[in-house]
Amino acid sequence: MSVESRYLEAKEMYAKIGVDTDKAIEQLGKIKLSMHCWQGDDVQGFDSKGPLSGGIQTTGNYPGKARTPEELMADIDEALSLIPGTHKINLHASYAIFDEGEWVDRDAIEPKHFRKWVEFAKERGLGLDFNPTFFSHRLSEDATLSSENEEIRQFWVRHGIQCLKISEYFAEELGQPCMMNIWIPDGFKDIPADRISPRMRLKKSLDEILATPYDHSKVYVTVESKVFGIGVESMTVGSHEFYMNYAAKNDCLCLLDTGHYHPTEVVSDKISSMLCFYDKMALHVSRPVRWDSDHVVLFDDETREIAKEIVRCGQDRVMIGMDFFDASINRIAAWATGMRDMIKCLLYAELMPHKEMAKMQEERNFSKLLVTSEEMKTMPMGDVWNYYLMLNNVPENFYPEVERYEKEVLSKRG
Ligand code: RNT
Ligand code: ZN
Repeated sequence: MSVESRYLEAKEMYAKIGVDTDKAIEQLGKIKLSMHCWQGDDVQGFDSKGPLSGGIQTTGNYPGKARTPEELMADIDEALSLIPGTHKINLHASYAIFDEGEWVDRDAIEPKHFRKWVEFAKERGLGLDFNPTFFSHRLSEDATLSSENEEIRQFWVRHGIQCLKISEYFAEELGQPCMMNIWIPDGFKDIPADRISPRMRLKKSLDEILATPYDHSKVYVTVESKVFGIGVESMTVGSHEFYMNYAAKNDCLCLLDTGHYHPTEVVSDKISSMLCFYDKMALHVSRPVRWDSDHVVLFDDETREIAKEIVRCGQDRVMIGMDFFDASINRIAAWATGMRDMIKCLLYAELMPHKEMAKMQEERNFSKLLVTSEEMKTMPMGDVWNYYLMLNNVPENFYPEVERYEKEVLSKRG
């Protein structure tokens, strides 16, 4: 049976439960994921050869990681060819591309250092998002925006300001908004003697960065909290409460990373609460295994629950970024699996009769609601997925292509 006839059968089955599969596909096609460039090179970047720092960690040494802008771009192209839809690329400041012999420190980077990325995005119709890089740097060893050392604090404020300019440049060049996300690693390994001073300094630094005029309709500034990092287990300066309050009072947005909460907390339940108070919010979809381990995103219960919330609360209100970095497997396979699975979760959510199910809830008919939502799990979503892949010219079984690319390209890297 062809992909198309399977789709038509599935369409009929979904129609019986009040779901229009064509509409679901149309809605799915509008969703842009922000593809994190850093899965391609284990968060190394191009501006230094130093180790990854800041309490985050990649583990594994799978051969073939990208070492240059050209290699990273080629790998992104390869991964995108396996992922349906048109998306955005999420860059970190550490991915600045300097000319031969040129180098500037993080507080002096400019739009021109990202011109090649803009060309790359333009040629492919992609958007760009951005992140200042407050880690993997000699001045980030102790603290950044919350530093007690005024010179160091100022250095990072200047970095934030330069990044705002670069974000605005991205938005203008590409004709679509750029999200600029601030995450800092600052915190303490052991019980601190003073929590409020570092937090007040972080607040002041953010104020100083955001005092720079920028077009709020083009650049969405988000702040990303975290509960702990490696080496900063006892206290994180940029905690959830800190940033949620900061964003609410300062006209910026919150970014919730699925790996940044206590292990029994779920981000799926937080989305609706945030959207009662903010027009928009952002996510870093990751998969924490026992800690913020940044495993590849899967088609799992929590990711599906997140997708349902996105679809129900309004998909244009949630900016979806990916944030995983597994260095123990083929990095193209990692990207493609994580992004395809996020899209699959969104398709699953688009294929649910949300109105009818909400009505069951209002009628307090929880038995019917439970039965209905369990029945959804064995509906022929796979046939709709395969049809969507076909429409987007993307292979169903993508592993042979991963193997070909590994053999012909990745394995030749030293
Ligand atoms: C770290 C944060 C942050 C980084 C990236 C590289 O815990 O999740 O988002 O993963 O910015
Ligand atoms: Zn994150």
